[in-house]
Amino acid sequence: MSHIHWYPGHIAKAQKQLKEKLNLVDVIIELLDARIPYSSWYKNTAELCPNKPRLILMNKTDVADSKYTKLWADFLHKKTNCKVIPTNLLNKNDTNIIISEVVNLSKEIMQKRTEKGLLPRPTRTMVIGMPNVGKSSTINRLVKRAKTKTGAKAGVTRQQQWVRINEKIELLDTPGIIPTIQDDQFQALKLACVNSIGENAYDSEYVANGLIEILLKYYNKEIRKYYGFLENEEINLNSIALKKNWILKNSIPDIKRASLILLSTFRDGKIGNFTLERIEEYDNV
Ligand SMILES: Nc1nc2c(ncn2[C@@H]2O[C@H](COP(=O)(O)OP(=O)(O)OP(=O)(O)O)[C@@H](O)[C@H]2O)c(=O)[nH]1
Ligand SMILES: [Mg+2]
Repeated sequence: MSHIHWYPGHIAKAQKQLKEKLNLVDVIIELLDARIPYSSWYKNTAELCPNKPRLILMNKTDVADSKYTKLWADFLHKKTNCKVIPTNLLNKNDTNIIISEVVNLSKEIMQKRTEKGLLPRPTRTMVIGMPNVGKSSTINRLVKRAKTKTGAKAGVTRQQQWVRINEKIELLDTPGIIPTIQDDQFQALKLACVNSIGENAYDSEYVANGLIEILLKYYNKEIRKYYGFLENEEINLNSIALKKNWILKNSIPDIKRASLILLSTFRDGKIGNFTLERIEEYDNV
């Protein structure tokens, strides 16, 4: 039985919409979650828009393990041949880097336009990524720099709104949602851990159990310290509930509560800054 559910109809529609949007732009800003670089990486982007320059942002570095962020950035660069920058969008300064990289990446396209005798125009860009990776935050940060909001553009598309970020860049003001297409349950579990899958699609107890397993593998010391477990004590939802004194009326440990709180404390980076994936697991892709 599959524990995390997919909706094939939605996926087909999302993929079509994404492709239509990708066709409108010169440079793509692609967001990943630095805590699960592999599972939040959409392997089909290059296929959907061959030869389009992409800037990959590994976002939420403030809640990821910095040692692995660096290693994953190098890995992703090697695999995609794209510029990869780790970002923390809660930090305003990272916006300038994004703007200058987009300009850099569009230079060749703009030069080709000039050679063809086409009129110069700003580089068109858009943000894509899986749910909750920080697409709206990126757009908001970039738009804050914008002086004017341009209207819908005839000839490009009637529905899409473009925002002029500066004299060189225009941004599509709605993101491209990457359909979470994988039917790989382990990948789905990690997406659920970082809140990239709607709550209705999974059982929180199942996901929390999976998260515990990963944390015990990579951050054993840290999780023990956080909850106050000794080295020989078993860590599971039951023991966490008992430790925290989350007990139901009939003296049964409140597993549901332990699951939900574990997930939210992990997502907020309160237990520690953790990366759930290691390159060795995926080196052969
Ligand atoms: N810790 C941390 N949180 C971030 C960062 N960037 C965004 N967030 C938070 O992550 C949550 C989701 O960010 P959004 O920008 O709404 O993400 P989104 O991709 O637009 O999400 P959907 O529209 O639901 O697909 C928000 O609570 C943001 O404040 C970051 O770099 N670090
Ligand atoms: Mg959004």
